[in-house]
Amino acid sequence: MKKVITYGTFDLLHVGHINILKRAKEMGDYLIVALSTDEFNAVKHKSAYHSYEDRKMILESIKYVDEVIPETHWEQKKQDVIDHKVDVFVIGNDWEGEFDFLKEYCEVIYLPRTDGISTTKIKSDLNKKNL
Ligand code: C2G
Repeated sequence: MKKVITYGTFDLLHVGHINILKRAKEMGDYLIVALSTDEFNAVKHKSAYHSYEDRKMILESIKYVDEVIPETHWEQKKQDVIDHKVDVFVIGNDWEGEFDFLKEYCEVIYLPRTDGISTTKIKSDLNKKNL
């Protein structure tokens, strides 16, 4: 079984998230999503609208996702890859090159982001429309 892992906050789920999850799953047979906890989001200077528990439930309902684990700190990726016997690490190319150190442990793939959509854009558009 070829195992894939990806990381993120996945707040206010949108097609950019679904596209990366779909493509990540196509790289193997089993997709693990390491989901940023609310505490780790603060470290990333992000504040998610949905709680970790809600974002986890939403991700677990997606057909491409097989398992959701918590992402609590930057340095856990190597151990995650080893512990979960991961073959492929996948993330959007906004992170291009940032995780090349994982190439010693698994394949590292940066995928093109989906243009025109982001959680930040959703929040800003909603603010503009006073919604
Ligand atoms: N993404 C995408 N296209 C978009 C928006 C997001 O492909 N329009 C991808 C990102 O590149 C990332 C994933 O969707 O691979 C999740 O995005 P975020 O929730 O913003 O994740 P991020 O804050 O980048 O967290 O340790 C790694 C970090 O936890 C990554």
